[in-house]
Amino acid sequence: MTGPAALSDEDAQTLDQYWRAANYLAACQIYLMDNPLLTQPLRPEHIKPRLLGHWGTSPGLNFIWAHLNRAILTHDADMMIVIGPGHGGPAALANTWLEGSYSDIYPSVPLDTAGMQTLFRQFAFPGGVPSHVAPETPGSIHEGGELGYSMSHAHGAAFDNPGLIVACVIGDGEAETGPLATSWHSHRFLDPAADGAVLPILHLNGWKIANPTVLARLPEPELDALLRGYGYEPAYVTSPGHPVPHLEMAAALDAAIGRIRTIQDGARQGGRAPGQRWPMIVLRTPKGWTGPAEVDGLPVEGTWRAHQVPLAEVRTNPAHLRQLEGWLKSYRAPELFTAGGAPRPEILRLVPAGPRRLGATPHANGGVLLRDLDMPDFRDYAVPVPAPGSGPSEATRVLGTMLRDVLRRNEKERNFRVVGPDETESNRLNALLEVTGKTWEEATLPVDVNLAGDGRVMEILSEHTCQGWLEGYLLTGRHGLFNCYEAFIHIVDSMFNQHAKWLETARKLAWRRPIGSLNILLTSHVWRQDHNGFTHQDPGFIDLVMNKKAEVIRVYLPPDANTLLSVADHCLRSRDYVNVIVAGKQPNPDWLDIEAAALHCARGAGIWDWAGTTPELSEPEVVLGCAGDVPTLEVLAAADILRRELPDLRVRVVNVVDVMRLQPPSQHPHGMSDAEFDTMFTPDRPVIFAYHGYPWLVHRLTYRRAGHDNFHVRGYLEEGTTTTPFDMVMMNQMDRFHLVMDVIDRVPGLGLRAADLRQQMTDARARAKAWTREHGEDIPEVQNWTWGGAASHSPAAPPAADGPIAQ
Ligand SMILES: Cc1ncc(C[n+]2csc(CCOP(=O)(O)OP(=O)(O)O)c2C)c(N)n1
Repeated sequence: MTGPAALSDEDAQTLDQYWRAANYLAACQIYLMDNPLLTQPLRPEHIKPRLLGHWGTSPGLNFIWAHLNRAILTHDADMMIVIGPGHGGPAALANTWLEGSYSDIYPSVPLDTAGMQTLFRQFAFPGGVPSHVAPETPGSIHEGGELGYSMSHAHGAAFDNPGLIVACVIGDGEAETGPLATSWHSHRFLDPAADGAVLPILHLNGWKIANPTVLARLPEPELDALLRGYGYEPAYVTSPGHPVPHLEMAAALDAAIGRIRTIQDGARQGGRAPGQRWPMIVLRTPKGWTGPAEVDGLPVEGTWRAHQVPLAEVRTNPAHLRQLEGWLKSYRAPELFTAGGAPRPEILRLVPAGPRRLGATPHANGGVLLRDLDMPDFRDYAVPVPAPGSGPSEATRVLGTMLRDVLRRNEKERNFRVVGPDETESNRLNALLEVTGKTWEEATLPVDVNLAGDGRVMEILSEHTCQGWLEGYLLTGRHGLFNCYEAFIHIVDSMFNQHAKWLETARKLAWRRPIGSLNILLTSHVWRQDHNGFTHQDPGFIDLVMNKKAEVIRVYLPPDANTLLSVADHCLRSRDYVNVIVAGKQPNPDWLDIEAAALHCARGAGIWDWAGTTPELSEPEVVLGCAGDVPTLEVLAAADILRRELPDLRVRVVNVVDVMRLQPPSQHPHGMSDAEFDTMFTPDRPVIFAYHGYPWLVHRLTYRRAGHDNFHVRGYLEEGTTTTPFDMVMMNQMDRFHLVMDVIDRVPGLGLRAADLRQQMTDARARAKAWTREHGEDIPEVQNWTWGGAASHSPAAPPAADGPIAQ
């Protein structure tokens, strides 16, 4: 119990009526396809043949929604709601229909009897709407089907929205997930001066699908200590059943909003004080509140049995049908709805109007608020490339200078953030810190550097939280970039899946405006984990990404610094995609000057004629393909060997930046036509393709192409350890020497002619391996190799002492 009495009897009655109406609508969605106002005795044909949906959480959500409405009016507050237990779709639909935001978007579901019938019938019905809070649901940025992300999404929405309070309902089951557990820390990155606020409402209804929840069974002092340890000031609202705790909930909300404003006012008047305790509400309700107390002699209300459909046999079991009728009638619909099916005006007395309605807030349709980033000209950050192979440059460090100026130019708009799990500097995006700090609201020590209360680089060692923050930020109409080690992006595989699904669905809804793309920069990648090793070597995220619909995913493998600039510029301007960019941070040769880079990126894939040895108008005998910075380096080094040792061999080099170009246009909008593909890769010549990730992906993307059987792909073979860069590529047979052997083995008739060279390549691999074992670094001929420089292997050198390397 909290705060002073805040509610008149009349308001309490209105809230109760509204809540009853929402509960009625939620329950009916699960069961009814006809007879929406129960004007006729309930018969089996009024009942849906398949009973789907989740009742258990819905009455609690309805209670929260009713009270948020009142709080919005009382405090003239700009609020949005994030519903962690997104399976409570019936509640979100009931409330948005009641407040009219649903019919505003879907006029075919008006506020009358016909509209009510459609609302019920369409729920979880073929051709209708999903059972969960979904992109189709007005007012939502959070699907909630996969539990765990409510708090990170809510905070993402609150960042840089100083006037917004995000009410975040957390399921007590959801609270057991890893992502939710870590996201309690999010408020420690929330700047009370420049950000909005999140009001967590822990919905302690006691049960999951089939088990009690951990938090609901903690002794209250332990729960309290836990939440206080997380930095919150919890207020407890408990419903033993009746009377319904309207007074307590209203008082808790009033106190919480008051407390939020006190913290914010203090910070905004210059008094930022670390360690502020933000308010939260712990709402203890019976699961399936107001539903059947018992079914077939077993307790249901207040137990896990209320989770989904409390009465499952209503079509076939007359006793269940009568019980359902009694249950639905207990809400006394005629008191709540007119004979024409509209909600009675008196029950809507405490519902806000226009965009203040939770279902109508523009924040939940972020595209309407989205403003383009003010982008600098990426050409201004170019590294000079007087000739291919100059440099080297650290691609991500170069990108950092551009991102710095993106931050700078959008400082006033405050609509761009960079998130990452403690790696922004390790990933060499240091230039960002010239213009901003890393967000930090807790105490600081003299030894700390680059921390700032209003920092725009956000680092927490939780990939889940990084991803959730950025998703929430994007979904509410802003822009950003997630930088991450390549291997550990897998931690958010499932979150990526869910966000891509959201985008896939949202794109089909005309009223949902496009949002900023989710830009994921993967660096510290598989080939250059020099000081980490096997655990840090995994390029498989790309394979996962490729499973999603072509219209929402893009994968880019820029081979050098200037191509990375061009790709990043494109991604930051794009909408409604997940852009995955894989780029190295280690010194790497620069191949293209900025104009050539821009052209190459616009093509997505192209022939590098300067690297090949195919005179104009003659056909190549072999194509060397490459995608990714390290594969490109090895392919060019292989091409260099071939041009010296087999000067008559006609070699073509093709580089692929945009992996989707490999697919046919029927599979992806970026796909090359068969004609273009055949001219680039030939329909019948061997293609030795060095690819950044697992080789099979290139096969998957090209298997419909005429020349696919001639594709021979080298990539990551799941071999790795802490070793030198060249030893890494050798372990995976993607090194220059092996590529030359591949060429010799696959160009018809070349084997006999080039037997000597093949043997030299085997020897070179053995020698290079032995050198690393002896000297702890790569052999100088590899370390010092430059494009067009001195001979890249020494045929006369003796073979390695420790014998040949397995081919
Ligand atoms: C990550 C994840 N794991 C498992 C599930 C399956 N699931 C759906 S609802 C649910 C129980 C949720 O309990 P709680 O969060 O307390 O919600 P409520 O009781 O309010 O329905 C589970 C385990 C899921 N949706 N997401």
